[in-house]
Amino acid sequence: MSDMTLYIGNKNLSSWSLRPWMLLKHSRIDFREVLIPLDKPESNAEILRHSPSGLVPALVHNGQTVWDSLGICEYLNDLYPEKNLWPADRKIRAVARCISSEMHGGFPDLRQAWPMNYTRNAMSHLASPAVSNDIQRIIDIWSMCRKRFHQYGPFLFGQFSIADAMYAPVVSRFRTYGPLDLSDMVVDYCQTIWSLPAMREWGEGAKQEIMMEGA
Ligand SMILES: N[C@@H](CCC(=O)N[C@@H](CS)C(=O)NCC(=O)O)C(=O)O
Repeated sequence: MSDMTLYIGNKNLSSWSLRPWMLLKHSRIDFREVLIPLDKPESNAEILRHSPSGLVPALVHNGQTVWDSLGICEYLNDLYPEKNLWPADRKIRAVARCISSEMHGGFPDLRQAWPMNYTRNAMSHLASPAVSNDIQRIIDIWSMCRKRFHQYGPFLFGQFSIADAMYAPVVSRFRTYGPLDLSDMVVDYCQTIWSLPAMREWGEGAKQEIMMEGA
């Protein structure tokens, strides 16, 4: 039995939960997940029992609580150095950390206007100028990474890293609110992420959640 528990929100909606969850799954790290539905009167009290910020995700490992998606990813990187969760090269790792922080602290317009809705697709939602700016910046980041690292593999830095986990919910949002006019390179990257077994498993969970809500 794993001594690691990840507390998450609804799979259809909780983009922050998806990030460390997919990192754990994709990296084949054994963990137990506990889903706390976010829209219930008791949600806040229940989350606060496990996460001091009152937000999910939160990871509890051997009695240590780690909250905040990026904080959890960094903790996992410390715990499993052999998994190479960040790129090995220091300068490239710095870029990976910068774009991950940019995702973590930025793109408020995109996040607000296009919330993750994992099971929906092709809703053709018009992007405001502010949302378009966020989208363009993300496309620029992905294109810069793919151009520079494509020869090492299909992910942002060639091999899968925390940066891919941080941007995974954006791939879902582009699917939900698109179609967008994207270059082949960006489409390929989105397809790489969307077809990962970890993403498919999350999607199955999200579908089941929706079915249970409708039952
Ligand atoms: N900066 C935090 C943001 C976490 C966050 O906003 N989580 C949302 C769900 S995606 C939450 O817990 N909301 C509480 C609620 O809706 O009751 C992180 O990176 O983990």
